[in-house]
Amino acid sequence: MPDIASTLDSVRSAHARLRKTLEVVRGRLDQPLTLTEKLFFGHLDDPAGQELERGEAWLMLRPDRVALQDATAQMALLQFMQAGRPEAAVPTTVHCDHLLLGRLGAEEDLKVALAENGEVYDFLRTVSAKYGLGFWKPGSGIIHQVVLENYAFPGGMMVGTDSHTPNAGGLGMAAVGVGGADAVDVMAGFPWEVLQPRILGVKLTGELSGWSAPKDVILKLLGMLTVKGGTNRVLEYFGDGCASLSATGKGTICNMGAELGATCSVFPYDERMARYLRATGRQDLADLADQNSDLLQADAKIAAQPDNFYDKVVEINLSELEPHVVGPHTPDLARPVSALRDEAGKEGWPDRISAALIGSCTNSSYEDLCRSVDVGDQALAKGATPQAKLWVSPGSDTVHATIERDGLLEQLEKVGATVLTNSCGPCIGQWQRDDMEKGSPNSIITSFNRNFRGRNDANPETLGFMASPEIVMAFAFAGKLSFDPTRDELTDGEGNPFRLQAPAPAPEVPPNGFVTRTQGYLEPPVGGSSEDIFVAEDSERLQLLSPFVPLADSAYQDAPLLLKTRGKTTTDHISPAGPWLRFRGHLDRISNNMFVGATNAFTNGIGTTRNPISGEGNVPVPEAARACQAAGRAWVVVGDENYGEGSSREHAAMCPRHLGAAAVIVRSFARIHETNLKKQGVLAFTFAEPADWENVGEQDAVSFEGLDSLAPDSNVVAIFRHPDGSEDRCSLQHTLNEEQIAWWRAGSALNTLRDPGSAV
Ligand code: MIC
Ligand code: SF4
Repeated sequence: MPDIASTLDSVRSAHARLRKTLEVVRGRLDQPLTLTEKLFFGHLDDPAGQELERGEAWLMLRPDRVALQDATAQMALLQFMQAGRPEAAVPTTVHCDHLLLGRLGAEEDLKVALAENGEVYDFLRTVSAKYGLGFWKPGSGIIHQVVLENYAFPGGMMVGTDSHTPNAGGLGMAAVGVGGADAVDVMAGFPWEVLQPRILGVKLTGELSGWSAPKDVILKLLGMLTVKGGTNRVLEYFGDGCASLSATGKGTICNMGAELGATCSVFPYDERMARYLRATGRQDLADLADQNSDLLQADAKIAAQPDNFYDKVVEINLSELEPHVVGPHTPDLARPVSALRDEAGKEGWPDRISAALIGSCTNSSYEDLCRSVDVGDQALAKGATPQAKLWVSPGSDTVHATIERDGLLEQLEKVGATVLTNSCGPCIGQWQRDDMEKGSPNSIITSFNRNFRGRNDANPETLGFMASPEIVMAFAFAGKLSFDPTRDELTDGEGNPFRLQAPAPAPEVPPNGFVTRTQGYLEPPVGGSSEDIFVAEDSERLQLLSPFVPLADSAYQDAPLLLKTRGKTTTDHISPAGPWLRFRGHLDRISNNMFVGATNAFTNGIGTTRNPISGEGNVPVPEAARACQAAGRAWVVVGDENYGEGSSREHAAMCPRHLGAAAVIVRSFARIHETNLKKQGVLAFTFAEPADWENVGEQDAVSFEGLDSLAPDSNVVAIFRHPDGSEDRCSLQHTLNEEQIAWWRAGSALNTLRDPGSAV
């Protein structure tokens, strides 16, 4: 069984492998290497033979680690159990963080979660023990914060079944969010495949000051590049400004590269990372990184002529960066906080802020909480009272224990904050708000990374805005969107106006060290465990999987259109979370949420469509899909731009597969979701001419030409037959390589893993 910890020995050999592999690559490419190339090429499975071409080649890589979180681990581990391997081939950890409901506060909520989710936690714990995975119990922290504190290391590569896995870029790791089936490949000892990313260089100059925070770097970038701007790209940060940011600040920036759709984001190794490694008990890894620092940053020539080596370069002067607020409903609707009042007024957004929430994997570090407490303390000292209900979720048990020792927890409670468990909580819709009727329009502000409609409190009328934790704290006291903390005044206890000062620079690591808490961790027993893995026949929460059977050729002829979506179709719309999280381990049950958040392009109805078999309109999409399935018909979905944006949850691909999807045709895909569809054996196509989306009609039947000769870059045509007998022929594009075509032919990638003979 591999060591779960990132020990000095394991990291030393990872660095040695990086060096050796890069020598082979340098022998082939006579050019300076970017940091991204060092990290990706240094993990190549076959450095001598691998085809290399940015944006074109499929890289076969050997990541050092895997991390899974409870909501995605269930499906990932159910698949891993089918792969027939005795134990995980690389160090793997499971983190229980998504299923905890935030309501009353940490202590009470944890008890409820243990009682509610006991069956799932037992499943994850026993599977972990059997297959040699490290298991982090509920309450121990959010996956990405725990990984940063314990496992991330400069020069490493990991995959995680969560889109914000890139958070570990804060420690110089190439960390990529993937679907469970990808993670299963790595755990089963196979290389992991990813499109060789293009590289977007982000030059940081200057230094943050005043109210500006690392969060503002990424919020600004989101405004510049949009939610599609990072697709199949790595964001590589460089320039003097990098060293002015703490490791956790860098983590915030890398974390939210996921909102740009980026494969991951990386920062060069520096003293700030070393400081964080030392503060978290990893002095030896900091020393090692110092010795190998040439591997952990781009070659010197790159910074001198960045335009020659990056596919695109953007620059941000940190000294001029204003604090930003983004939202509602999308993270790329960005503006400086000074411009919010006017925009909110013009748009008619509810001015009153009903809740302010601090936390999530993006912003729940010690430094983040210090800066927000600073703001809260200033306001309290003036006798001001918060005007919005405040909720705080610390990132980990270690952060929680440390803020408790340092008096910050007490300060948060004085501000009236409800301190929730160390978990995702409201960020993933695990938030029981008892103060707001569903359907009531209201505004909330959070330090989170996601603000899709309906995400936090399942109320589609809630407008979610996002900012740095200190700005969120300031807004909690203002209680209204029409407020600029950098200029406007609040009212003190005597009714006099006062202005908040920008928070003082916070210690990036606690001056008295972290109170390290690892009580929530269970190391797997050496040699595996004999404890049974229990999945009850009639369980509501878990269901063993059966292999997907390949569809017959006839399924791709005259397949009814199940749904055409308009606008944002994120994974939160395809497979919502919140209350549905409880069925993440039960494929059939969770399929009842399929597309219930998606907008029907013909009717604008949410989650409804026409039943193609009976012709009845406005039925829930899962019901229509099941009707097709009962009639023996596979179906097709047509989607819009950046389809599948957001989460790594493979339920958004597995549920359609389970209910009979033959193909999904869109204007463009988000990376993880496109891969997830391929893995599960659903054909993923884009319109060669995006305008063809317009030609798809509600009662169309879709036939495909070119599937019998499907090959990389081959032509496929979709024929949309309309009810009046007329047709539209649309040329389709796909990114399937030979191996991925074999997955489709086998019914799923897992089928080829189980029976390697069927892979090419
Ligand atoms: C999210 O932030 O949307 C999640 C919940 O963490 C997801 C994973 C999931 O759906 O379980 C993600 O980001 O990948
Ligand atoms: Fe959890 Fe939210 Fe981070 Fe997703 S984005 S891992 S739900 S804290």
